[in-house]
Amino acid sequence: MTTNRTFTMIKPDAVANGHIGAILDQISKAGFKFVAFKYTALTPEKAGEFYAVHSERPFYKDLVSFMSSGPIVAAILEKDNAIEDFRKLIGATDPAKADAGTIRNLFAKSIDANAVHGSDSDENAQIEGNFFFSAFERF
Ligand code: IDP
Repeated sequence: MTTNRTFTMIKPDAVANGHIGAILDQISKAGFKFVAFKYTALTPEKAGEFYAVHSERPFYKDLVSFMSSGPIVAAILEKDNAIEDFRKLIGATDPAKADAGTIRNLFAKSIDANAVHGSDSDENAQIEGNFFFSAFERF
């Protein structure tokens, strides 16, 4: 399944630090189109559900607490080769290892507060987009 879509969140650290505009600008300049967009917040329950795949990992509790600590931006993006190109644009999970100029290199401070999320597969992009947006909110 190839959808040419990915799902992203601007995480609470990047929102709190005033980076929404700069991050959206980088995403647009990289050629991604916004097909769904919202400013929202996750409850601990919703954050736990979103990251359920990591529930056995040692960082899960902290991740859930961080992701429900403040507002986020959620968006579905469209572009050829969206998953791979967006993962390149955001850089490695650990900002210390992210290439220069990537969003995490520029805007993230640590591996847990790492500024942005990007789906890792077409299947997950669809699941994650559906988690945040109902059918009439997706274009
Ligand atoms: P990804 O967001 O780059 O796809 P994943 O391995 O799917 O990375 O992990 C999901 C999120 O969990 C990461 O973005 C990060 O916020 C957090 N995380 C991952 N590994 C660690 C860790 O070793 N310590 C703390 N938080 C982590």
